[in-house]
Amino acid sequence: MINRFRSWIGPKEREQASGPAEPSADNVPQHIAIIMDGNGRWAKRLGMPRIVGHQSGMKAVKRATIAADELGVRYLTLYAFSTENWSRPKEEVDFLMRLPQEFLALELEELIQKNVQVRMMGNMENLPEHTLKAMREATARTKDNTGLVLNFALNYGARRELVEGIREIARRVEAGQIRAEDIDQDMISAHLQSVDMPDPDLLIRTSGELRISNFMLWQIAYSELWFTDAYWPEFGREHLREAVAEYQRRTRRYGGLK
Ligand code: V0D
Repeated sequence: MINRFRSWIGPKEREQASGPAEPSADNVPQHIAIIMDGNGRWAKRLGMPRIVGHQSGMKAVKRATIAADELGVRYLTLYAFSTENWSRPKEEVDFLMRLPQEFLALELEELIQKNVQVRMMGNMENLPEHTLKAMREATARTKDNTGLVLNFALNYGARRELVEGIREIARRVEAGQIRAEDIDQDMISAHLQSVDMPDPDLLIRTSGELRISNFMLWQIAYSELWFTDAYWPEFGREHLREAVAEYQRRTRRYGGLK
């Protein structure tokens, strides 16, 4: 039978014809958010303890940051620790809580040279003092940088963020400062921790899981979603470039309308 669809060209075929897709310099997503999944599984697959995966995951953070900066991305939000991660074994949580310090020691100098600004999002209440100290230092030492914003979501959960924001709005209603009718989408966005960032244009999740897992629920309403089977410690420049190229293929058809 004649294949009536033989002229159909999708991303796979296009790539075979012209090599790996290269992102174009225009229509670069302003804000990329990443769920960095699969660190423990990557390590286990190699017969190593899960913490080795977290350590390697930190290297992938640096690769992704440099690749994003090179593309001209303005904001990179990385989901480093969810409110659900507290249920992991204590040794693993303790190890994770040392990573901000280690990141500071190993990677911060280079990021400062690249004009990267480090920010945090999440609940800072139950974090150990040494973790908070490292995070405050990373934030303080980069606060005047004007390049890529590297935003760590740490002890973050989107529903909790929404609850906090909505409570704040309700207090303003109670105080008679606003009426219920004044509440709109912009007001809710302004009461979330991402207040001074645009919504993510592109959300990436690694390690083959196809879920959002309580990450930036409000902000990703219109984001393009991109999933890869690669474990987070395997993630590098080429994955980010492929995700951005795919983002550009998907959004190009809106040409000017978006
Ligand atoms: C482990 C993969 C960098 C995901 C990446 C405490 C899980 C490596 C940071 C970091 C983590 C956070 C704040 C900061 C500087 C660096 C980080 C955690 C986990 C959770 F100011 N990587 N990273 N924080 N992993």
